[in-house]
Amino acid sequence: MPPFSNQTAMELQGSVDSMDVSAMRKENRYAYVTLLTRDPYLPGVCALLYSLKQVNTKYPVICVVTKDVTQKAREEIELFGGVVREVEKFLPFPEDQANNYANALWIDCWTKLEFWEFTEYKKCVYLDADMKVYKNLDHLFEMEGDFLAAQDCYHGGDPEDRVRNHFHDPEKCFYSSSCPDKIRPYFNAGFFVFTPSKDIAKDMKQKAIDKDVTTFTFAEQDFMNDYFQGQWEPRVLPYTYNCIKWFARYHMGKPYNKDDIHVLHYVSEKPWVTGRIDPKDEKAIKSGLCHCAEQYDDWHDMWEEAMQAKANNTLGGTIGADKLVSIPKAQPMVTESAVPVGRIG
Ligand SMILES: [Mn+2]
Repeated sequence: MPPFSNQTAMELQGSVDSMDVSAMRKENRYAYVTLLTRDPYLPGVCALLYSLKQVNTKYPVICVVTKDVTQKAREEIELFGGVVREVEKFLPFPEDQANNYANALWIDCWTKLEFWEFTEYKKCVYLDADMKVYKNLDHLFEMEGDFLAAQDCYHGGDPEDRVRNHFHDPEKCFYSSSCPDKIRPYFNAGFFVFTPSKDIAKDMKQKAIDKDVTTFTFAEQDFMNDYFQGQWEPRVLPYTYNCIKWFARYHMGKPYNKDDIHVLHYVSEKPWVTGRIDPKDEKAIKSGLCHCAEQYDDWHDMWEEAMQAKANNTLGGTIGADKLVSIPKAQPMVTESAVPVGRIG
C-alpha cells in the first residue's frame, strides 16, 4: 500500500476533540523533534537546543524521552529551551532477545517510529542529539513532500566494515565524483522531515514487528530505508542538512564546504565524550578523527558558550513557545536502572 494518502484532515479532526480548538487553527503547526533514551546523551540534546536557539529557530523543539531519563535531565532540557515529552519505548522484538539482532547496539533508536504519532503537528523535523545546527532550518517545514532525508555518506552494503573501520569506498559513495549514478538511495536516519500520521505510525510499527529485522545492522535506519523506498529522492536535500562528520575527511573541497553546512552530525565518537581532538594524537590519527578536529572544536566552542550562558542565566525561555500546540502531560516517572545500550552513530 502507498504509505501516504490524503488522510491528514481526518486525523486532525480526530485530534481536535481533545484540544484547544483555537490552538489548532494555527497554520504553522511545526515542531522539531529529538530523542533522549538515557542520560549520558544529555549534553548532546542541550548542545543541539543551544545551537537551534543560536540560529533563531521559530518552532518548538520536542525532546522525546523514555522512562529511563532522570528528572534532573528533563529539567536541564527545559532550561535549554526544549519541551519534554515522554513516550513508551518501541521495540519490534522482545528486549531480552536483543542480542540475537545485528542492531542490538541501537535498539533505543526504534522508538523513532513513535514520532509519527505526533499528529497535533502538521510537519516535523527530526534531528539526532549528536548534531550541531549552523543555519536556520525553519524553511524545511514549507517544503513539499511527506518524507525528506539526505543520502548517507557511503552505504555500499558492507555495514560491518562501515561500523568497525569507518571504511569509505569512493566507488560506493553517492558524494564521490567517481560514484556511479545508479547507487542505491540510502538515507542516514539522524535527520528527516516527516508528516505525522497515525495510520503510518501504526503501519510502520506493525511492519517492523512482522518483518525479520535480525540482520538489520542499522536498526531503524535500515527499516526506514526499506519502508520509504521510492518515497524520497536523494537530490532533494543536499548533504548540508545531515553532514556526517567524515565529509571533512573524505569529501574535502567537493562537495564539502564548511560554509554551506546546515547541520553537522557527530556520528560514532561523541564530542562530549572525546573532548577536543588533538590532530597530532596517535589515537586520533589511527581512528581518522584527526581529520575532524575542527568540527569537534566547533562543538566545544559552542558548549563552552552554552555553559557560560547557563551560569549567567541567559539561556532564555522555551524555543518557539508561542507556537506550541498541545503537549500531553508526561507520564509519571518510573525509576529503573538505565538500559546500557544506545546509538553510537
Ligand atoms: Mn547520530
